[in-house]
Amino acid sequence: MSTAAMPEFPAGFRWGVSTSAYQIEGGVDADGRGPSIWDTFARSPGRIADGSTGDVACDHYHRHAEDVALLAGLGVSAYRFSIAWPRVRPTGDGPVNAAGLDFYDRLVDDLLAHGVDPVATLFHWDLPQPLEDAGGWLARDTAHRFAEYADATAARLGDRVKLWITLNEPFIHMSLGHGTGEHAPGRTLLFDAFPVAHHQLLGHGLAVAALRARTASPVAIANNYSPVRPAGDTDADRAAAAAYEALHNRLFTDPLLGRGYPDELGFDTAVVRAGDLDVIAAPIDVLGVNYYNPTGVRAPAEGSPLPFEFVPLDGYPRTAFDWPVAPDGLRELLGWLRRTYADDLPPIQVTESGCAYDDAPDADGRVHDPERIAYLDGHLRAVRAAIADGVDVTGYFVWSLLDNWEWAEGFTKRFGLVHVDFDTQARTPKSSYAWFRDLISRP
Ligand code: PNW
Repeated sequence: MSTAAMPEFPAGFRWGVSTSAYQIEGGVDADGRGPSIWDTFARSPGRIADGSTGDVACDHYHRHAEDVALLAGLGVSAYRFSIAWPRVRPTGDGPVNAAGLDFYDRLVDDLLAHGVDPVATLFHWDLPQPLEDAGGWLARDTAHRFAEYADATAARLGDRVKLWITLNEPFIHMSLGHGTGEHAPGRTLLFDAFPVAHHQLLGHGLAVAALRARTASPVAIANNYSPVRPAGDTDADRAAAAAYEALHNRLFTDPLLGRGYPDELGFDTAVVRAGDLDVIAAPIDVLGVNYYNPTGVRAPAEGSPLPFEFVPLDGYPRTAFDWPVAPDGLRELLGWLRRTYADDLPPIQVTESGCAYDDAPDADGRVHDPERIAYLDGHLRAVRAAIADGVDVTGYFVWSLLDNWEWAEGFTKRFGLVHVDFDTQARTPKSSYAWFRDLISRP
């Protein structure tokens, strides 16, 4: 970690932390919530590392007041949370559940009362199970159901939400959820998962139109990105890296920014109808960038079903997830976005950045996480350097406020600035919480 003082950030820079509904809320049967694909998946044997579910998670549904107090104590200017679609419209296409919206209504008011801007994500992977039963994101209708849900939510929360985010990481939902089956709904379609990309993007575009009719607040999408590095200095490895870059970094961004789908991946695009690309390219105000690590790629072995193969990147420290700690990758990525999309690129907010470590209380009950402080320090310097390079970055959100339910990893990966004891639900701010608070409160 650098001992030099962290450089200043531009005035008005947005400092935040992020969470998502199924990872923290619990209360899965409360007030009329219906089942989502993650309830179904987590309850299926063998899917989750520790056999856990999000039935209780951080019990945020019942402890939101304590969690808003933690946000206020941290001094963030914004909090990014997600709204559970199965609370708002439990059957996917039936009546709106007013009691589900009440929860977010109170949360938003409480945030505003504490001076924290609510930033709401509409889809962080928890599709209502009845919509999955009707085909899920493989079905075009799901895009329309999403826009209706966006409309109903914005009708209630309107301009009190200061930034609307349509989708979280549609690439991960496509690839892990429908390509490899590591995430809900557990389909293993590999490249035949393309309709999931297109229908999510169509849903995004239709939702942007619905939101514009209901709110003057800015609208965004949160994509995950990873700078791609060829393993060797060979044409084959460079071609593999280019293919993975097209898949991971461009598949969802090229059409959003008006360039259509990258064609070198050879997807069957029969589901794309006339006019869809115009809907998808509706202007957005902010591009949300989720960044965790770069990816090393080499040419695939003979007969591989994919045009690339992953290789570990040497020379970096590693998190408890075994992900490399590579702040240089964030500066590289932000520069790549600027070069690739030039004047079509909207202002960027880093909507997720963070790391998992095996944090535990010491004998005094305090939780020390110097690795997380070093991680955040490095990544914030990288953002500051990218701004100096000319990239318009207007905010940074740490993933996550709380240790939470990390999808297929269950409770085994702790990303929080606040430690959670999942037996007692006790919250203990880690040393990184104090570090981040002191950094962002500088005069
Ligand atoms: C993101 N990968 O997920 C999500 O938006 C969060 O909900 C999650 O908790 C966080 O990152 C940490 O994992 C990802 O395999 C899941 O590359 C998997 C990957 C990337 C991001």
